[in-house]
Amino acid sequence: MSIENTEPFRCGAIALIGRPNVGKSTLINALLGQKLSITSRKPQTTRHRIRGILTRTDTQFIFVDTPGYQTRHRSALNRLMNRDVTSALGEVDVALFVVEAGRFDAEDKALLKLLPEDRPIILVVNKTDKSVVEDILPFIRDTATHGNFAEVVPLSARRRKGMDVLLAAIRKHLPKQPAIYGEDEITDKSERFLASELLREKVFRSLGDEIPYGVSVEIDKFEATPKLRRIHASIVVDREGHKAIVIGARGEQMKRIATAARLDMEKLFGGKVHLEVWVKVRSGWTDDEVQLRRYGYGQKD
Ligand SMILES: Nc1nc2c(ncn2[C@@H]2O[C@H](COP(=O)(O)OP(=O)(O)OP(=O)(O)O)[C@@H](O)[C@H]2O)c(=O)[nH]1
Ligand SMILES: [Mg+2]
Repeated sequence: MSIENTEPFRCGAIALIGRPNVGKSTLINALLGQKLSITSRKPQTTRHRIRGILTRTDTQFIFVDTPGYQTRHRSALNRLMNRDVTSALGEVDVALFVVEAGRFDAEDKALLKLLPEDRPIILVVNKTDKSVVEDILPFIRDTATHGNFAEVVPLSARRRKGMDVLLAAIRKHLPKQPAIYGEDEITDKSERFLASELLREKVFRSLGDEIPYGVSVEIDKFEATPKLRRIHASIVVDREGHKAIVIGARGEQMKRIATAARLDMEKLFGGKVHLEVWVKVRSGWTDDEVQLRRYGYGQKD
């Protein structure tokens, strides 16, 4: 007698929600086993909602990475990013509420209040590698009392520890339905978008603490042939003085940024990339809704 696999297929969307810098994008990449969403040690790295799709034999997980929710600084950019988070919540089956081990404060509490009560919420305690077990256990016990969590999962996204436990915990709460995306699809975003993000990541990682928040990236040209992707991009800064800093002495910094971005693009796209990068100044764009929409902020998708 043969034993058949009677497990029904499940598929659903899972939002990653949390304060800036708790490790949401690192977690989505660890779950996917691929770098899709950009990360940096600076808060507010993610600015656009992005889906990452993981298809297994019995489940399709559609993860939705969101910008870190801002409860303090109120620029137009932050307002639009927050709107992105709340609208993501409207369309998911499960929410992962991500916190950092050892830190649960007023900002986390405020955000927890925004989460829907009619859908399962999984408390994810990330960065467990930074603390000792004796500290983590009471922290988890305490934090878990603040909400009605369907599951609680401690893990380390950076070390990729706890991923299978989290996937199993999520699966239980996904609806029984066939896959929405094709098996080979990994995201809803275009290569053009991914290219601009990878370049922005290098700018975020290379520059001091102030400048990145006034930086955006535009793709001026994206031509793809089977052999080569030819990409022209502009790094847009909001002050004249920042232009020289991005370029660096004798253009060395720019060269480093562009090379690192190109290598990541080649890895993600699986082919050769020719990348040219310019720097432009456009002041005040982070507080100008018209400019922000031009860069794709606050749009449905
Ligand atoms: N030690 C440790 N660091 C981590 C872990 N996960 C993420 N980080 C670090 O935390 C920082 C922020 O990570 P991101 O993934 O960009 O955080 P985020 O929540 O997406 O941030 P925003 O997009 O700004 O909201 C980076 O420096 C990561 O390397 C972890 O498990 N352990
Ligand atoms: Mg992020």
